[in-house]
Amino acid sequence: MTTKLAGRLGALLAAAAFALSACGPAATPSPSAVTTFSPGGEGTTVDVTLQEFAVVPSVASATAGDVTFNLTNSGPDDPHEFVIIKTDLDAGALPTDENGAVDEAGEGIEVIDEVEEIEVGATAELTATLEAGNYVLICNIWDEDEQEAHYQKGMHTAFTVN
Ligand SMILES: [Cu+2]
Repeated sequence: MTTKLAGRLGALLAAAAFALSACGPAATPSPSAVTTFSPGGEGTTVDVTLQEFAVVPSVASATAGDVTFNLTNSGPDDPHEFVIIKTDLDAGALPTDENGAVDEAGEGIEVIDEVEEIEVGATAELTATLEAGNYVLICNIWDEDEQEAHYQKGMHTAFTVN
């Protein structure tokens, strides 16, 4: 009796596992599935290097859903941050304040999420649920000593979610 029950449970579990795998992205192919990396429905992972002065993602687009950004600050000297902005504006044309830093409450942009002050050599991880659309990834540090906004120095890049 015990063995029979175990056998039944096993069959049920196998059926459940099959049902789960059938629900993955493979069941609903999209044109973007060919060009973007999306393992088993767990979302897309994007490596991003932050440096003076650029934001460099490993890919320029991701599939809508959970997108995990693995951030590394390569410096060489400055702490950086990482801000995900949803906008249809050009990466270099976001609204700015009097210092040249992006006005995160400005018109035409929506800050989705961010990681502040990543030290040189440090890493950070940020997972955001992104819907399809146009995004800009920036570092919005205003360096008071140097009197420079990292955004103005070039720390911005366009990113597309399909
Ligand atoms: Cu920066």
